[in-house]
Amino acid sequence: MSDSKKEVMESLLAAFPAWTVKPYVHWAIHVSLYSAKTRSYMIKKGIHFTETSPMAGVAGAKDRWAEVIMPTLGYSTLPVLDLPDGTFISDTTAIVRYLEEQHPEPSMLPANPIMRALAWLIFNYGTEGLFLNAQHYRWSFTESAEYAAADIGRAIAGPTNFEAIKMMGENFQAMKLEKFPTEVGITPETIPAIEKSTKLLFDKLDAHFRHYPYILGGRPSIADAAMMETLYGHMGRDIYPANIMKKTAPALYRWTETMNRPGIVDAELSQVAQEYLAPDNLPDTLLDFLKLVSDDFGPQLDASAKAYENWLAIAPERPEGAIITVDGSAMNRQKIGKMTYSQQGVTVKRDAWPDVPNMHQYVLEVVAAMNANEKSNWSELMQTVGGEVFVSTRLSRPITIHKHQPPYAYVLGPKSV
Ligand SMILES: N[C@@H](CCC(=O)N[C@@H](CS)C(=O)NCC(=O)O)C(=O)O
Repeated sequence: MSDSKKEVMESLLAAFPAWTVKPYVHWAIHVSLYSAKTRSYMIKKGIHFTETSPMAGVAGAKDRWAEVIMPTLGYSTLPVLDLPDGTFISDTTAIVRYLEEQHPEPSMLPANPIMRALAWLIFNYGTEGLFLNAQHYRWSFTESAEYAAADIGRAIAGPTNFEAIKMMGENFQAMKLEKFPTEVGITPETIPAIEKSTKLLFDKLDAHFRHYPYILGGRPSIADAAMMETLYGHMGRDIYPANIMKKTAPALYRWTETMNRPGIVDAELSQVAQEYLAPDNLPDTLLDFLKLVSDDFGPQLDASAKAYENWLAIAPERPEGAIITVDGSAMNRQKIGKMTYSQQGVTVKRDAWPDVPNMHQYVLEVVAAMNANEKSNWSELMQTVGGEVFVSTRLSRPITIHKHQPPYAYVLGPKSV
């Protein structure tokens, strides 16, 4: 390279330091629910990353998945984030927390503690509170199911092996439909409630996104990213729900596009200041949405926390680091027992997972650091939206995310909180 070219190169690298950094690798497939959360989070945060799938085999990547990641994890899960230092993280919440710590700016969390607690609350709801909606709308309607099955088949079997694509897609769908009634609680009795809560969600978010580009105002946050899981990963892509969204909630559909684009500005709402909303002046559209979160997700948080306490009570002497699951080993879906809760007037019976109480801790952590005035404002806000359960729910023992090194699981924290 000539000296002048070298000089130009050096000045460019100084201006764009991200180019000198080895990118993160997001192991994901486009059809995956959870991958939509971390992908959108990294796009909006401006993290330098590339995406590859376990089966793609790009430049030796397949070997790393099969020979390193899978054997280390001991189970299959997506997404996984490869870090520049050669280690990896396996869980979307752990990935977001890690990246937020490594790259504090631009923050995807509001500085104001009330808005920050709200961000973690919606993060929890977006990550796990919409799971039934996501699965029902993907698999219960023929046109969506066929499309998703083919998409999954292509991701697993490779893009050209048509026989295998069909078989794998069909097997995946059959496996899901068999497990849904008992494991997740999607049954003929609960389906009307799932559909009712989806309609309410579409209406409320559409009303909000007509005025604001993001859920907490003029800046994207971890709350938006988590909601992208269901609202983009499944509902914004699958034929049946995406059509309903486009027809009945176009501003919500627009938000799914915006959340997959870098930068903050949405041309249609560019007059909105690029700031988070102030907690003392929240618009009715956000309060209405929060009321739905309280109605639909409050009971799920309560039931999940109780299932965790029951699991703890079975063997209170378990040591710090014990894997939180009924069957002992690390796995993608750690189960802590069965739970029952009410959604839109219907009883849902399903497996309880530690993910929901784990994420609730981040709300509690923010509230614990608030001053007395902020604490009282937080309680008042939660009362206004019917979310008292988000204030009163506590865990008698902390849950630790251990997803950056073995055992790659949610484990028990120390005995005294
Ligand atoms: N708690 C995990 C859940 C990840 C998850 O369940 N991912 C799905 C794909 S969207 C998966 O890996 N499923 C494979 C399986 O269930 O074996 C996270 O937040 O990353």
